[in-house]
This record gives sequence, C-alpha cells and structure tokens, in this order.
Amino acid sequence: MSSANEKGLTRRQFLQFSGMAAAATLGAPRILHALIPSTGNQFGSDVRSLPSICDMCLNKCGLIARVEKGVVRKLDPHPQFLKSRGMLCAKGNAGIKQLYDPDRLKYPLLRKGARGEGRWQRLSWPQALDLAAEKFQVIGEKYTRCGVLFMAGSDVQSSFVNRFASVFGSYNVVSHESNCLVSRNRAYLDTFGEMPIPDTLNSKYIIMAGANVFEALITPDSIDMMTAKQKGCKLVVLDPRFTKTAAMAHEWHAIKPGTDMAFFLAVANVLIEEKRYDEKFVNEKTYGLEQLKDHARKYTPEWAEKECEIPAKDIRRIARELAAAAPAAMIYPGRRTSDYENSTQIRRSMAIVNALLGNWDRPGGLTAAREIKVKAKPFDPPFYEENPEERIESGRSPMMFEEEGSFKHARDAIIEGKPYPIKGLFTYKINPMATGANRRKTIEMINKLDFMVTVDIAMSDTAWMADLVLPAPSYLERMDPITALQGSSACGCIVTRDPVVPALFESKPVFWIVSELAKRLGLGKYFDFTMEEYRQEQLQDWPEAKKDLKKDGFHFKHSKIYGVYEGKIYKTLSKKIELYNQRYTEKKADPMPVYKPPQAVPEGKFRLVVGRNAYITQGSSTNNALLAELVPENELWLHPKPARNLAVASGEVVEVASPVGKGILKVRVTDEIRPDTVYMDSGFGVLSKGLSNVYGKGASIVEILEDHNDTISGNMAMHETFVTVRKIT
Ligand SMILES: Nc1nc2c(c(=O)[nH]1)N[C@H]1C(S)=C(S)[C@@H](COP(=O)(O)OP(=O)(O)OC[C@H]3O[C@@H](n4cnc5c(=O)[nH]c(N)nc54)[C@H](O)[C@@H]3O)O[C@H]1N2
Ligand SMILES: Nc1nc2c(c(=O)[nH]1)N[C@H]1C(S)=C(S)[C@@H](COP(=O)(O)OP(=O)(O)OC[C@H]3O[C@@H](n4cnc5c(=O)[nH]c(N)nc54)[C@H](O)[C@@H]3O)O[C@H]1N2
Ligand code: SF4
Ligand SMILES: [Mo]
Repeated sequence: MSSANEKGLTRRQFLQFSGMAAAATLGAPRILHALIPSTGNQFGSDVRSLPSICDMCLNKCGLIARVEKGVVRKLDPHPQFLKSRGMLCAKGNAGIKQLYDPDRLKYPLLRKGARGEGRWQRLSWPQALDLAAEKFQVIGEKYTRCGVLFMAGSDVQSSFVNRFASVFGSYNVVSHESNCLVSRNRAYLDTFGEMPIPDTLNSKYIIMAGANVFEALITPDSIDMMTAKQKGCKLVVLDPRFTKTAAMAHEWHAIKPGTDMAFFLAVANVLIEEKRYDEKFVNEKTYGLEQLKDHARKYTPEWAEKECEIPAKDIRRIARELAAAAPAAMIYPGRRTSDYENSTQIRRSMAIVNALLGNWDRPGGLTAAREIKVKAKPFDPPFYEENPEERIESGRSPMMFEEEGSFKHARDAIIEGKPYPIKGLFTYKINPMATGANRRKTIEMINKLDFMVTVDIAMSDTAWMADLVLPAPSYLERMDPITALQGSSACGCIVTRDPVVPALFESKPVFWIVSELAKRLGLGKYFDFTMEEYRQEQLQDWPEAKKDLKKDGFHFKHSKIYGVYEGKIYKTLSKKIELYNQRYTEKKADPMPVYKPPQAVPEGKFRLVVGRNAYITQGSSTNNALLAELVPENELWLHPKPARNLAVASGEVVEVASPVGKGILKVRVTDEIRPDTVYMDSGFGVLSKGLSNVYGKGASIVEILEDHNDTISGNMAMHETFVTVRKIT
C-alpha cells in the first residue's frame, strides 16, 4: 500500500481541492450576512435576529437565527463565537430542517401492537405521565429502584435526567460516552492526570491518527488546523481510509488497522535511542523514564514496519521531524481510536509520545483544561436501603467511569439478568439502536424490559422500539440551563439558549417531563423551580456574564493558556506525568503499553471500520431533508483489488455479513481504502418507518458490527468485526 504523498500529483491536487471544497463549507462563514442589522435587511423589517447555540452535534457552535413572523428562515454563524471561529457547518445550516421536519414527533404515543410494529395510540400528556410514573413505581417496588436504567445523550438538559435518576434512586445511568471516547479519556487521565486540550492553532507538527477533523468536526480544532496549516504546520495522517483530512495532509499513511501502538512505540524508541526527547522536561515532570527506556528498546521502526505497514524510514523520519518541531508538536489526542479491545493502551502510547516531546502547557502542544464551572442546584437525594450495592455492569471492566457507565456491559447484564434484573428504561436524546454495535443485542435487551420510555424529537429507531414515546422540542425551541463548554483552545465559555420560536406541536422539554414525573412520584421537592429560577441561581457566580448571555447566548472567560501548570502537581499517583502507571499493575493491566498484534484479517474477509462524513451526526441526522440531499444512502467502500476478485463494480449491490448480522447496500469501488478494510457511513438501514426520508435507504452498520469492548475502560470497540462481501445479482 503506497502513501498518498507517493501518488501522482494531479490526483492529489484534485483530492486536495475536493477536500478544500468540503472544508470551505466549514471554513468560510457568512460573517457579513450575520452582521446585517436585524431591521431593514433583505428579509424585510419584521425579521429578528436571535442568538442560539447549534445542537446538530456536540460542538455547540454559536448561531444567529433569522426569524420572520415567528418562522425561522435561516441560520447563520455567530461571528463573535470564538469556539467555532465564526463558523456554522453544513449540518448547522441544516438545523432548520430539524426544526421543520414533517417527521417530528407531535404528541405522546403509546405502543399498541408488538414492539417495532409501528402501531401507536395518541395519549394526552397527563395520561402519558401518569402511566410512566406508575410503571416506574411498580418496577421500583418489584426490582428495586436500580431496576430502571437511565440513558441520556450529549445535551445540556441531560443533567436533569441524571438528577431525576438520582432522586428516583437508580444509579444505573449510562451516557453516550462509552460508545464514544472513554478509552481515550482513560489513557490521557492516567498519563497526564487530566484530559488535555490541543493547541492546534499554534502547532508546527501534528500527527493525526484515528481522527478525521476535516469531516468529524471538532470546534475550534477543525478550523484551527486549517489556519495552522496555512501558517506552515505539517500534518501527518494515519488512517486506513483516505479521508478529507488525509486529502488535506502533507502525508497520509494507510496504516494497518489496530496497529497504531506499534507506530507510536517505535516513535518513542527513536526519541529515546537518539536522545531526541525533551530531557529537562522528562526528568522534571515525568515518572518512569528508566522503565520506558527498557520497554521501548525492542520496538524499533524496523520491527514496527512489519506490524503497521509504514516504512521504517518514514517512522524514523517522522519521529525526528516531530522532535525538531517540539514542543510545538503533538500527537493529536483525537476522540476515538476507541475502537479496539486495547484502545486505552493504544491511546496511552500516543500520550506517552506527547509527554516525551515535552509539549505540555506550552504553545502548539497540549494544554491544561480551562477551569470553568457553572453550579448545578444542589440536592440531597433520598437513600433507598433496598437498592443493590453496585451498578449493574460493575466489575465487567476494571477501570470504567462511574458517571458514564458502559453501554456494552450494561446491555449484556440486562440480557443476562445478572447480577439483578433491570426492567425499566428511560432514554433521552440518545439512539442506542443506531449507535450501539450489534443491534440485535439492543433489541434483545429491550425485549427483556417491562417498560421503556423514549424522549426524542423524531421517531428514531430507539423510539420505534419504546412503549411510550414523548415528543421533545428542538434546540431552537428550548429554554436551557447555563452550561460550561470545556475542552477548547479558544478558552472556556458558558452558553445558554432561549427559544427563538415557540415549541411546535405538543413537544415538551425533558426538564418539564422529569419534573412532572417527580411530582407524581412524591419527589416534587427536588424539582421545585422553573428553568428561569435555575438559571438565576447558576448566574450567582457569573454576574459579569448576564449581559452577554442575554445578547449572544454565550460569554467567554478569557484565561491564561500556557504555563498554568507551573508549580502545580499532576493529578496522578506519582504526582507526575506517568510514562509508567503503577495503578495499572494493581488492576492487572500493563503499566506501559505492550504491543499485541490485532487479530489477522481472515482470508476472504475484511475489517469493517466506522467513521464519519461532514454531513452526518453519528447515527441520527440522515433523515434531515437537506443533509439527505448530500448523502442519500450509504455505500460500501471497497478497494479495486478485492472488487475485481468479487467481480463487483461501483453502483452494484453487495451483501455484507458478519457473525451477528448483515446488510445489503451499493458498492463504491475506490482506492481511498486499504484492500483489507471496508467502510460504510452510519445512520442508514433504519427500522423506523417514522423516518420517511431515510427509511429503505442503505444498510445499518450497527446491525453488522460485533460488540467487543476495550478491556480496560469498557468502551465499545467497534473495529473488531470481520465481514464477508458478496455480490447480489
Ligand atoms: N460531521 C461530524 N462531525 C462530528 C461527529 C459526527 O458524527 N459528524 N461526531 C462528533 C463526535 S461525538 C466525535 S466522538 C468526533 C469523532 O471524531 P474522530 O475521532 O475524528 O472520529 P472518526 O470520524 O470516527 O475518525 C476515526 C478515523 O479513524 C480511522 N481508523 C479506523 N481504524 C483505525 C486505526 O486502527 N488506526 C488509525 N490511525 N485510524 C483508524 C477511520 O477510518 C476514521 O477515519 O466527531 C465529532 N464531530
Ligand atoms: N454506527 C455508529 N455508532 C456510533 C458512532 C458512529 O459514528 N456510528 N459514533 C459513536 C460516538 S463517537 C458517539 S458520541 C455516540 C453517540 O450516540 P447517540 O447519542 O446515540 O447519538 P445520536 O445518533 O446523535 O443520537 C441522538 C438522538 O437524539 C435525538 N435528538 C436530537 N436532537 C434532540 C433534541 O433536541 N431533543 C431530544 N429529546 N432528542 C433529540 C435524535 O433524533 C437521536 O435519536 O455514538 C457512537 N456510536
Ligand atoms: S460543528 Fe456543525 S453541527 Fe456541530 S455544533 Fe458546530 S455548526 Fe452545529
Ligand atoms: Mo463521540
């Protein structure tokens, strides 16, 4: 497999251009447009410009909604919102179709026929709430209150679901994070004592492995990466696919999936053997250099080449270039190489190289998280004596995060009924039917339940399986609490939302839903406040922010970026950056990453990998009418060589099958992927007929993916599935 930089210039230039076109949607905000005053513009004088915060993905970019006679006509980027550098991406623009989607849920629905049959009865809100409260009460009495599992996705109101779970008495709360990035968080926390923020903007050399920032947008990193490149930063991408990020990179290496650790251990080897690491920094601030020296000795670039299929001379050169650019150089922490059974250790190898570069707390490297906190209204939850000792999935992986849980493990535990039964499920703004690998198991789990409630804006596949479906307003119709946005090199900020238009249909925010449930369950005193009162209390520590929040929906807290760790200790056992982690030994994990090759791809099969494009959010925006125009269905990326063997051409149809499921979709024959790997977009092959734009299109990746997990953190490992591909005639 050759690297992109060895390919013909014309093709590369072409792809760079197509990458640039995609990036232009994110890089060229229509600032001038957004700055037009709210009266007397081309929309007419009764057009108002109202600020809000985009919610089409987790990034939360600032926007301005143009509202004409109570109707949102257009969404523009907020030019002063630093975190997104005044950008609103394609998905952000398409938010208008999320609001005005004819498929929106309109009123509470109760399942009539069998699960997944799609027969519903309309209920009034009082009927729906009475029913849900009664069902949860009964489950609580019969199976203890931990017999109800709560799942809330990435949302500013999810904290109210957690609060409700806590006062109801269940500590079985699972977020989306164990399907996302907990293994990365684990690795960085256990190395640096915290999750660092990359100073992408000022970096001179970035290796991006298992991340795709020009399609999987992270603000401000995606935009800053573009600016950094213009300022001369070198970008090296390791990805089995030629992504848009790879197209924009100086170098792309089609790394063999699952072998990044070999690459990074070899980089560590070169840095140590050639004494190119930051000696002063490493001696002063890290723990375990001597052990690492011994450990890394055997991991030479020549050894690594055989594992990761990147030439030894390139590994050596890249290590030297990195060292020369350090400390303004980094292995981009990314979000999810969380895809293998040893993902925490893969990420540890990257974190360790970062530490060797001494790129901590200095321009162009990794920086400390900005301290930014907003109070939540304090409460003292009741104690329920009869509850079990532990969370349902406790002990299934040694170092799970208590606050996030593990979807994979919790689902297994519910199916097994062990160590105790869970019979109720409440989901809010999360779609595990489309985002949890092995969909059949999710269905199996749901079939074990007595009662399931889903709060969503659309009839997602998860809602489709529920007993009771409750309609929520979109972000443009909500009043939200104040939330701190961490994790951005544009400094910390707090954001909030006021409705730009009134809530449509009978939709109700989850804050109201859980407050009403609490009242019915005798827990009303824990929700005896309005959203306005809640915000007032949150703002007690933020008097200076009031004006900004009202005007823009955000307030930035400018703070020191570099040198904040001077004189501070690291939040690790050794109080230093841990190249060697003693705690891991106690947990029977390797204290330093030990390379174990991934399972070889069996003859005649392919490894299926997950990824993103700029027009889809995880598993759930594919029904959006504007985005569906851009990606109407998914296709299987297949390299020309195996395509020839299978006698299949682009546009023809194949069956992709794994031991757990299969799907039928069109093929895209392309050399933008390794011959041993296949890829397809997420969010297609839906079961719900309530998603009328996407129903019947493409195949579901979670139907095909097996559910492995990162052994240490319990993160779903989504790249451990081998599939067969067969032409359908
Ligand atoms: N447009 C868009 N933007 C998003 C999101 C979205 O859904 N859509 N979601 C947001 C969220 S929640 C997240 S977590 C982030 C995710 O952002 P990223 O972490 O950038 O995630 P992915 O797009 O999944 O990129 C992972 C890449 O790893 C590659 N890969 C697979 N196996 C290997 C391997 O073994 N080694 C290496 N080096 N590469 C491998 C895949 O081909 C893929 O391109 O994006 C955020 N931004
Ligand atoms: N197949 C596949 N699986 C994945 C990923 C992938 O790329 N592909 N990515 C992984 C990652 S990184 C992550 S972070 C997780 C994310 O996992 P999920 O959190 O399950 O992600 P989404 O697909 O965004 O699901 C969001 C749900 O909320 C609903 N929704 C949207 N807006 C609102 C609202 O305002 N109110 C309410 N009540 N509901 C709303 C949507 O209709 C949808 O049902 O998925 C992980 N799993
Ligand atoms: S990256 Fe795009 S979809 Fe995500 S919040 Fe920003 S504008 Fe919205
Ligand atoms: Mo994620």
